[in-house]
Amino acid sequence: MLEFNPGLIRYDWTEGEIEAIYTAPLTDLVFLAQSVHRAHHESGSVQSCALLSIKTGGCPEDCAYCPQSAHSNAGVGRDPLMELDEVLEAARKAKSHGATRFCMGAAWRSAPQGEEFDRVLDMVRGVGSLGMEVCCTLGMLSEDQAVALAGAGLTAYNHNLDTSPEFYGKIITTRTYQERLETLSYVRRAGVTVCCGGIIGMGETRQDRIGLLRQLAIQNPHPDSVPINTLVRVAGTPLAGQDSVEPLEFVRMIATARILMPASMVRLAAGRMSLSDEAQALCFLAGANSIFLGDKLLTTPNPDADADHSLLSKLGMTLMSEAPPRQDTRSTGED
Ligand code: SAM
Ligand code: DTB
Ligand code: SF4
Repeated sequence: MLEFNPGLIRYDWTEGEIEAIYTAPLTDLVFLAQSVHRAHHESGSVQSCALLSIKTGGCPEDCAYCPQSAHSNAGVGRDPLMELDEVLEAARKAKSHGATRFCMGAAWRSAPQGEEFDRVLDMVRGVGSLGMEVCCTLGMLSEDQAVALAGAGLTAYNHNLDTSPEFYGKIITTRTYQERLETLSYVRRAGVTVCCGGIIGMGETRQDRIGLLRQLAIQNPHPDSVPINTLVRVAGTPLAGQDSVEPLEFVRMIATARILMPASMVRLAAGRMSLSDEAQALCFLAGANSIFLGDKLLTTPNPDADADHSLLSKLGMTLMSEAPPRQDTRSTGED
């Protein structure tokens, strides 16, 4: 039986320890994840985040999972950076549907300089003034851009490590793991919270999943939010033919993330279209406390808001009416 102090936050996890957690009997794993969850979070409610693709398609990167890569034949159209008014309209609508966080995604290798970046800063200010948490994912940033986004009131920057350092090169060749870590360090230094997670189902081994979890859990502070995605297999991308992920593997991934990063928000991100209500319920039991609300992620489908409201009502759970208070994700030391 696994035993840990559920209140403790550590960032010195070893692969051996993580493997022992990940592979524990599911009953023990979920019990421990629930104990850790309850020591740090309210149970019974989840945060809802809305996603909007503000610049779509034609990305020069070769991420093998991504329908927006110019290297794929997924047939995603190319849309230039949206206008400020359209984005604010979408944010107001998301808020009226119960979202407390609004995340704007752009298919860029790195955030541009000049008018487009200034427009993004206006979007950040505008969404912030609606009283929502504001998140962006724009690709790599320079240190100055991270500081400018912080100045505009950005709450969080999403930049995923996606997989283990060892498997990464099989998925993306146009940028390195180290470059991802560098952007994350600029974001953290600028005082913006980090949203960082990954994808399962790309052909990686369990050891790669454990390697990813370790890379996330040795960051100090831990990422404030950790999106766990299951690959959405899009025709025309190199990974379209991957086997589907066993839902219980997703549950293990979420439970382990919850145990390693107790104070972080763990987001049940892409892939919910292929999960039953029961599997999603298990993910909540395993410590997921955030979802994307709305019928589209960036370019692929997501359950619609009505389906999610009815799922939560069946589970007797609610959407958080406000963004949760920020927890301290720094280490509390050793036992
Ligand atoms: N271009 C920026 C970047 O890569 O950081 C931001 C947008 S990118 C689409 C955001 C994240 O979406 C990726 O890091 C990846 O983890 C996730 N993603 C993209 N395509 C996906 C897919 N088919 N299935 C699951 N997650 C996906
Ligand atoms: C994250 O980890 N998942 C979201 C968000 N961060 C930006 C994106 C999922 C994208 C799924 C594929 C698509 O819809 O294009
Ligand atoms: Fe571009 Fe981001 Fe898609 Fe990679 S994941 S191809 S960087 S939009």
